[in-house]
Amino acid sequence: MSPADPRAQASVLAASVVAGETRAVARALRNVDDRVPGYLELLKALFPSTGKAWVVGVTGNPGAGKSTLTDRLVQALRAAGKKVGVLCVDPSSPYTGGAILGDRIRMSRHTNDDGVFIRSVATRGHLGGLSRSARDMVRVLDAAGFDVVLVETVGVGQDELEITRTAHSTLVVMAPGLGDEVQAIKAGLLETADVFAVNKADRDGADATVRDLELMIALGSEAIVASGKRRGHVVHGGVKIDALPSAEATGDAAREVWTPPIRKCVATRGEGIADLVSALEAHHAWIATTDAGRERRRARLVEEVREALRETLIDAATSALARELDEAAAAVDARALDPYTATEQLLARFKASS
Ligand SMILES: Nc1nc2c(ncn2[C@@H]2O[C@H](COP(=O)(O)OP(=O)(O)OP(=O)(O)O)[C@@H](O)[C@H]2O)c(=O)[nH]1
Ligand SMILES: [Mg+2]
Repeated sequence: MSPADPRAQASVLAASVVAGETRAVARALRNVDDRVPGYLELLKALFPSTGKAWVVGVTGNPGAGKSTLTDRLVQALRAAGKKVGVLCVDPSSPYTGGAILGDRIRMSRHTNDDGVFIRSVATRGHLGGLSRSARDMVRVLDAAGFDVVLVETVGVGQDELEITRTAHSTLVVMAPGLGDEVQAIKAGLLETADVFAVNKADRDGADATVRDLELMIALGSEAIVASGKRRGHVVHGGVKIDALPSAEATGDAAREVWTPPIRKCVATRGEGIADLVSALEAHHAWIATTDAGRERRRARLVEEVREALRETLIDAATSALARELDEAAAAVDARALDPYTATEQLLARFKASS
């Protein structure tokens, strides 16, 4: 085995990551985020050591207090003896900008703690790159033995929803008086949330925000009942699960329904944090012990494989057919060929070439 053999190098690095060596973890995270050659070998070598960490997404509108709250969550989880990894994702700033720097400073009290690892995820130019990077970096921290990985994203756009899909439990942070409630409906956050935190409860309007959320959650469940289905489907965290027990089902079936709890807190003062952690842990238990929770984990892995396959196929096809693609585009532009036939022809060529 030559020292330049990427597989051999990857397995050496993987072993150090699994042993929890801080410098190896840092290097592995960088390699995965930058996708340096050999990073896939590394992820392959790490995969058997993953699957133990609890991944918690923290999302919500800018300024809601996500970083302050994440810092408090780290503190509480550390006090409970857990090793905690934190990934800060900011798709809105193309370079590691002010927001993430601010986040790092807000969490700087943990810099001397070996049981805490805080990193930012760089923005990738291509579609789905950010969520893939985040998911792969979560795997590195998982393999390194972090019990909990918190993934903080900024904003409530499509990228952020995509990233929360890689989490087991998603915490949506709201603040009173920002019109957050309305935003939540628009961005589909209601479906994404497993737990709501109404932060800045030291300000006016927190109770009103809680009531608005309760109402919206209740309306959401009623809408399912009103649809007349005995076994309704709700898109939860982007994955369809059986939301309502069938009329015949009894007992445990009720546990298959997860209604997001709402917790008020004041992150700056550390108030309400224990309650919030309990609510998140209850969701963790739900995911681990119910059929609906297990199905959700499974569906996400299936989705990941599909996504990776799609990406790989598109990369392979566009690089194998670069010239043909240009020619077909020109022919379609000249109305000499229709786009449907062009696609069929390109696919036939790709199949023949591979
Ligand atoms: N009054 C009050 N202010 C808070 C509370 N939590 C956070 N803040 C303040 O709100 C501001 C934003 O907090 P951050 O934690 O940076 O919010 P964020 O959601 O991470 O912000 P972005 O990452 O920029 O989206 C800061 O000035 C915090 O000090 C709270 O419970 N009460
Ligand atoms: Mg932040």
